[in-house]
Amino acid sequence: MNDLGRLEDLPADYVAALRERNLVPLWPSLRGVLPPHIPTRQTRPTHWAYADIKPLLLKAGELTPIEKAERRVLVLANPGHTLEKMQASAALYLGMQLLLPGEWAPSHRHTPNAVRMVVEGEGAWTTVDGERCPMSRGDLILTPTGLWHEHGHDGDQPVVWLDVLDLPLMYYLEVSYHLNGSRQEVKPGRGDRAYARAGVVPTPVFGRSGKRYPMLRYPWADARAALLSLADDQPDAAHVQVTYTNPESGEDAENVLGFHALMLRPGQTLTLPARSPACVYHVIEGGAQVAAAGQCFPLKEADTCCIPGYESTTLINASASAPAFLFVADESPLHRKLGVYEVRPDNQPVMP
Ligand code: GTQ
Repeated sequence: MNDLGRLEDLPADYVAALRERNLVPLWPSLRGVLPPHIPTRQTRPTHWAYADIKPLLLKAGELTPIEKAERRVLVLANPGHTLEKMQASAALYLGMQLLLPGEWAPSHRHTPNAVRMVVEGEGAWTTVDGERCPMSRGDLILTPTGLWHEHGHDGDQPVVWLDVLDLPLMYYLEVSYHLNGSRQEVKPGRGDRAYARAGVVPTPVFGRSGKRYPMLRYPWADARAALLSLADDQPDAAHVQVTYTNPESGEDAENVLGFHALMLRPGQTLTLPARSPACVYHVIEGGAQVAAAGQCFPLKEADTCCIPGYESTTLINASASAPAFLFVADESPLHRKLGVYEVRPDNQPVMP
């Protein structure tokens, strides 16, 4: 079944005649584009240690003024895709962004969807669609497709956050572009206040937003409390995870990438089945080993790793006495919309 004809089996003048007319025979490449049982993945399991990133990011702060960078970011690039492509996986882009006290990253908007996961520092803010979102460690802030956003910093220490975008997908689709704007006027009202508790949303008569993205900031204190409460309520549950959703529709917070927070109980080892989406783990609190595809990464606080799709993954809490908290980003909304989302409990194909 694998002995299909090769390109070398064809007469050279025939292949040349095809090429001149922009034609290609399928059969020599058929198994390449449709491999048996499991897709070919360029994405390699990759670990980026914050201890490596931070000094180089601070150095970028000395080398390049914000006016020359617009966004001062070191991209977490997966070598499997080549570093030049600046992608963590097929659809995921990761970057560590630095903003120094008093700096301002000017307002723009673009077709790719973004989120920020705040890694360290206090006093920065991101204004999204006129809503000024304070940035504290562990907070998740959405900047969905098309919404104006700008970053500022009134604190006195450097602020660092992790950017997660669907830029590689948008670029591949040839739909990636941006528009520059001027400083936004901050409007009254904030989604993280209006939608402060799950299941209790503003009554429409008093002005449900009608916005596609009613909530732009998800404070870490709330996500953390939700995880602890869930773990308490379901003491036998192994997979203690919450998903960041749109509080009005209950759907994923953004269109393409999925965002979650996961808690490992003290001493816990959690094995997740192979699933089609590539997945990013970032430690908010504590430490964890992430083992997949023959690799094992010891993640410390603020470390990040990427695991390709279709790989079972084991997460081990580094502490026997304290929980560990991880931020998880994946391609699951995209895979579900495309109809290719797959879970493989026994590592066997379960084609949807
Ligand atoms: O902060 O708006 O890492 O536009 C890449 C592109 C961050 C941003 C990135 C961006 C931004």
